[in-house]
Amino acid sequence: LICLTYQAEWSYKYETQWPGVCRAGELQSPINIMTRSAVVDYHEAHIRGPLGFRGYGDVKVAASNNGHTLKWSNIPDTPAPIVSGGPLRGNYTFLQFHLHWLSEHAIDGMKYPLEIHMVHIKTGLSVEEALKRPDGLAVMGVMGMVHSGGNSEYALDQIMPVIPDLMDRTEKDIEEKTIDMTRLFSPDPQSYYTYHGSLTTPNCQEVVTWIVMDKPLMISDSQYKMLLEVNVGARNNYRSLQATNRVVYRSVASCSAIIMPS
Ligand code: 1SD
Ligand code: ZN
Repeated sequence: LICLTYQAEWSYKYETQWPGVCRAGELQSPINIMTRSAVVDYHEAHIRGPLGFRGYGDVKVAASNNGHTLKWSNIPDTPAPIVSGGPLRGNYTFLQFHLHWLSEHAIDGMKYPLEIHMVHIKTGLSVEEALKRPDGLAVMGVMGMVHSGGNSEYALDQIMPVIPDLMDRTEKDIEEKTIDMTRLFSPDPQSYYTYHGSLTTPNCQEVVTWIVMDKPLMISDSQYKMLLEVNVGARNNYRSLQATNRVVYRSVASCSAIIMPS
């Protein structure tokens, strides 16, 4: 008798078996962003202006390893940063940031060694509500590029010390800490690509306004090496590229000039 079993939990290895909209959806993420096809929505950009970042300098977070990623979550009942403007209608409150290595998005076919996702929820909604609305979440993606030069001020300095404690999967949050999240921002946070897509993990709900930063962060060789030592499961945690099927926009600030079609 040959017996079938089932998987208790999803895994990247069995991506083709992810449920429902993960397979059937047409607005899935991540995608390869073709920069030459990315257009400015001048009308929209004109209305909401640059991205506005409030409260990112001083964020109380708790780190954890959920077996799929390392994650730093905002501690409930402490002030949470808020992003607005750009492609967003209204405010979005920061929930958590986590890491993917390799990157999930590609830019002009190029994948980066790391992608940081800063997950935000439409202010005032519960997670359950947000997962049912096309505008429920906004995720900022920042690429990380390994840089072997002599720069001593690296973006990941604040989050590296806890990583050895996160090597093995643990459900409990460890080491609450106040960090300056602006250090994790792209060197030019007003230059980005934006499109409507999905969560990159099951159940892949198509509720995300993606804001993928154009300019990468620099991380050091030794920081990247340390990230490669994290336990399997929380590494190689990137979903394969999905069909683009849609227009990708770029921010006004990423253009040196704008040509209006006649
Ligand atoms: O993979 C994360 C997942 O862990 C969870 O944080 C979710 C937000 O509820 O977001 C996805 S992702 O699309 O930001 N990769
Ligand atoms: Zn992610």
